[in-house]
Amino acid sequence: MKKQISIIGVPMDLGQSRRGVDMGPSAIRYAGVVEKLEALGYSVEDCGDLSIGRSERPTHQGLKNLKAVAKASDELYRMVKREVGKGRFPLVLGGDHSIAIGTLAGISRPYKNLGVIWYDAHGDLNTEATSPSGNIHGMPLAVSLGYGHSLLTSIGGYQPKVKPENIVIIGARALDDGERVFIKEKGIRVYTMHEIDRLGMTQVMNETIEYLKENTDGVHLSLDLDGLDPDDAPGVGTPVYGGISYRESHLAMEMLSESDLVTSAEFVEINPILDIRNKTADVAVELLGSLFGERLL
Ligand code: 4U7
Ligand code: MN
Ligand code: MN
Ligand code: MN
Repeated sequence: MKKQISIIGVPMDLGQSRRGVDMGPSAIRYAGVVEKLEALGYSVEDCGDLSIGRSERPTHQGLKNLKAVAKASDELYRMVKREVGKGRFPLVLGGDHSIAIGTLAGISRPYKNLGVIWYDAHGDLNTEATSPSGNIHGMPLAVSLGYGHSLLTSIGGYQPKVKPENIVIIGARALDDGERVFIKEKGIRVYTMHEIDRLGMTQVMNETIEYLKENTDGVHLSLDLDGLDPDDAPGVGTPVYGGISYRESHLAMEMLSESDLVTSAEFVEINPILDIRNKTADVAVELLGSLFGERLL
């Protein structure tokens, strides 16, 4: 992995309906992300936080806070692109998962086939037509595939940011009807909790790594902390029981680290208000350690 890391904080909470997730970047910094990465030998630049607009008056139709999310996505796109242009590894800290729209816009252009690992309880494949909530944090993967409101799909001035065959979703256990149809139509690879139970995380990651190594020229890890079980990561806005365990997650990060495939990452959806003594942010920093090469012995 690249030895120079740029941390970009995105205190975004407009992509969903629960306040507090905007404090995620602070919580992750407080848990010692910079110190951890520096101790592992990386040179880390903390670019600070993006400024996020205010929430819009609800319109009772369509997408919540569409304009403010689009504006923040555009700013994040520019910032990520700038850091990538300097040859640095972008590490984006959320904020709700709508920020993936800007992150992917910022990284994807130079790649012919950017791979994406979507580590999440959810598919985040809704569009305005299928979303049960109108919350944009349930849509970023669809947007990045080119489906959704044009104010979002057009960020960065090109689309799609990722092809369906280059996506691997890991940890899914709460998919909406429209998302299931979309996944089947597009042939997206999904390891639901069922496959993780059946195959074990080792095989899931071996298959994922093998597949992405063959077919992609870079890999973005988009890690939603609600992919983990709420017992291990309680500070999230949309918890779903029966998730990936703490140890399985470490294993996944360690295997990704060994593969040396990952070229960018984002850790999202930490809500310190819902957390227990910053546990979820601590878990995020520990997982980042494994992703960046920390080993037990
Ligand atoms: B997250 C949901 F309906 N699918 O679209 C939606 F269940 O980024 C949840 O993965 C989305 O946390 C969760 O609102 C988005 C809902
Ligand atoms: Mn998500
Ligand atoms: Mn989720
Ligand atoms: Mn969530």
